[in-house]
Amino acid sequence: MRLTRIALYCSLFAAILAPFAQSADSDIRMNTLGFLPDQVKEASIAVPCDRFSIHRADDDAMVFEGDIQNSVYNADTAETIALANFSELRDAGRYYLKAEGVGRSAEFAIDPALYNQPYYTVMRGMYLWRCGTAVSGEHDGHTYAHQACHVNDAYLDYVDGGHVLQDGTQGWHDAGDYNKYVVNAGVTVGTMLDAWFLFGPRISQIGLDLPESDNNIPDFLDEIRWEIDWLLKMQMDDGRVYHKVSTRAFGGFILPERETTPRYFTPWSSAATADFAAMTAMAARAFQPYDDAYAVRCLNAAKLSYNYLAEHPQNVNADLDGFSTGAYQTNDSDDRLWAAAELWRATGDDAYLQDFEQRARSINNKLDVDWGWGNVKNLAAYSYLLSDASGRDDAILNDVKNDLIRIAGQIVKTRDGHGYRRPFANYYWGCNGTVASQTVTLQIANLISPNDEYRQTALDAIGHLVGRNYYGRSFITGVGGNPPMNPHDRRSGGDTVREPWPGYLVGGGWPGAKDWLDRQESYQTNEIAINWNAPMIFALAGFIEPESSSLPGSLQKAMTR
Ligand code: 9MR
Ligand code: ZN
Repeated sequence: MRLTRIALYCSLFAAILAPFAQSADSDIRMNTLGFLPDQVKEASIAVPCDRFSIHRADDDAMVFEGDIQNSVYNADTAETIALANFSELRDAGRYYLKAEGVGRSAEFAIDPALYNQPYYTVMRGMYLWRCGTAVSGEHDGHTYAHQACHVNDAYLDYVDGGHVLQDGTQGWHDAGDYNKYVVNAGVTVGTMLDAWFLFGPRISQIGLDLPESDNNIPDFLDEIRWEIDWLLKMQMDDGRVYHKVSTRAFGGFILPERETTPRYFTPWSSAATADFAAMTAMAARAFQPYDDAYAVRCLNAAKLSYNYLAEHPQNVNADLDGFSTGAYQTNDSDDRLWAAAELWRATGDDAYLQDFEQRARSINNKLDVDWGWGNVKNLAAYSYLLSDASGRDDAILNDVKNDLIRIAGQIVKTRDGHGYRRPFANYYWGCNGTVASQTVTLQIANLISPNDEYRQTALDAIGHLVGRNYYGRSFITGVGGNPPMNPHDRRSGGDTVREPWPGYLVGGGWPGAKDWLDRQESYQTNEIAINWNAPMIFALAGFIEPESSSLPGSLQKAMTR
């Protein structure tokens, strides 16, 4: 992504011409992709305004005119936001918004298939994250590629094996760095497989153009298998699971095949072991219809790790002495809860159910608004709730349901109070991922107790992440209007393509809403990570339009395959 001299001249030229072009006004902030025909359609305008109109992009014809009905004070950016509502407009097409005395927005679409292409791009982001193989992908006229990387994963020095290599290849790079961490794989694979179990029929409509696309397994599962195959190599003979494969220190901004510093297995942790059991149990359930032998292998691996933990109930953190890369240390109680739930789902065995329920009884809130790699309690609760098996304890089941509805209500309320309709109140490292993960709770709540507000709020979460925010910019590389250009991503920094690798949600504002920096060095606000992409995938997968005729070429082909 070197800024070449020509690029520099081009951008200077563009800056000089800008005042003469029909440029979008930065005070008008909205979902830069647009809207589904049947959803609430709102834009946030960050300056006083009374009237607005919507125009067709091709001939400027006015198709909607309205007054600003509602203004809210948005505390986290200290702005008064005028809300322009044009929900009545439902006709598919391309439009722009004109706010009287303010200016006009960029073009946006009303399209039932609005999220098909973004879903494809964000899922392809997972493929492009593959380690241990060469990858290549086209996006917007650029080719993003690297050679087979980290083919020597990894040494056993830190796990009493001496300076000896053992196969720990495959998996996804974690983030902007190239290391591989089991705990972060946990919430990532868990969220993605939940998307599969909930939206499988929609997801299957969109091919991912993977090396495995011609096999008999859905592409979505092929992609997850790349990670599971690595995970299976992280398990020791007795069931314990190594915490990570990593260099000792973070490497430079070079393509991954050029990173030849030795990488090591690190000692195990009980959280990684429990997450491993949960993931492989879920994988067994997902792969069973397509590859029975693989499903059996996954389930046996899950049981081995579960049994080890059952005999060793104490929490064990990984000994990461000698490593300054990601830690992902977390107490294992929620991870064990999740493992129990998933082993029960996969087997129907009462012993796992008893384990889950005994643990669940001692937890006050069965779900949280804020969950992620350090707290996977929600994944356990969703799984318990969505089972159709008998035998669950009525009292626990009711508690979980009530907590789900309570939490979903809280998420909707947070959204209602926010000028950019952000359904999550906090800002921290990676909070954009948590905004996206609100859609998991909302979608499941909508299944259990249908309420259109849940669905609308899930759409608002997406809307916020693709432009309805303080910056008026999409937070996903290569997707939507004015997306991040300088993510903290070693491939984007290490190749010669000016645009960053596409399909990645960046971390977001930290410590506050106005503290996002589109700068490569800002790992606290502009890094990318598998555990943030996964809920973004979930969010978009929920709105894939299966019956669409407006799919882009390769997607259309995939559907007829
Ligand atoms: O996402 C992680 C965040 O919750 C932590 O606060 C932060 C500091 O420990 O680490 C983040 O995870 C990073 C990981 O440690 C290494 N790979 C990049 C991850 C995203 O920044
Ligand atoms: Zn690699």
